[in-house]
Amino acid sequence: RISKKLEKALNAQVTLEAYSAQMYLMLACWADENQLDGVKNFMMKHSQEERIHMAKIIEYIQERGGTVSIDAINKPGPKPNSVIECFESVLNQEIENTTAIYKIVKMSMDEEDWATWNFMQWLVAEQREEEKLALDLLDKAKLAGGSSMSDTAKFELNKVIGNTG
Ligand code: OFO
Repeated sequence: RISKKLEKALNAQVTLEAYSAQMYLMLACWADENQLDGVKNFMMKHSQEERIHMAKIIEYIQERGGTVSIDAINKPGPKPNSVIECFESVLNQEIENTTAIYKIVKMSMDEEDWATWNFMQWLVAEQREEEKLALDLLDKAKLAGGSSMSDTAKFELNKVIGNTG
């Protein structure tokens, strides 16, 4: 059975994943308003992934005899002013997620709860991928010219990002 301390931290992580999902939805809508279809698709897909993270953590808490608490989530925003700002907020969000995840890993190690430690390794690996992807897309956005993007650059960026998972 998980400790009350880990239960609390994992529940907070559920809320953080839900918040991330909302943030990606907000960015998807912003991309749609700015004719960035590839970016929109990427954000919609990613929002879905955050919900998968959330669901997996919920299931894990239940499996270990803990109680899940579904809490309120903050409104994401403000909307970005450019594609660069958009991908900067993606990267910052992922870094925040990683930091929270590492804290739980440390907690589970201190408690010698190896089942939780082991479960968290999947999220550690996910975060490594997601941060790498966010950095990569931020670089691409910078190369494409950021806020002063031409239509051709927008088209190219959409194509590249639209093919990224
Ligand atoms: Fe994008 O990350 Fe969940 O954790």
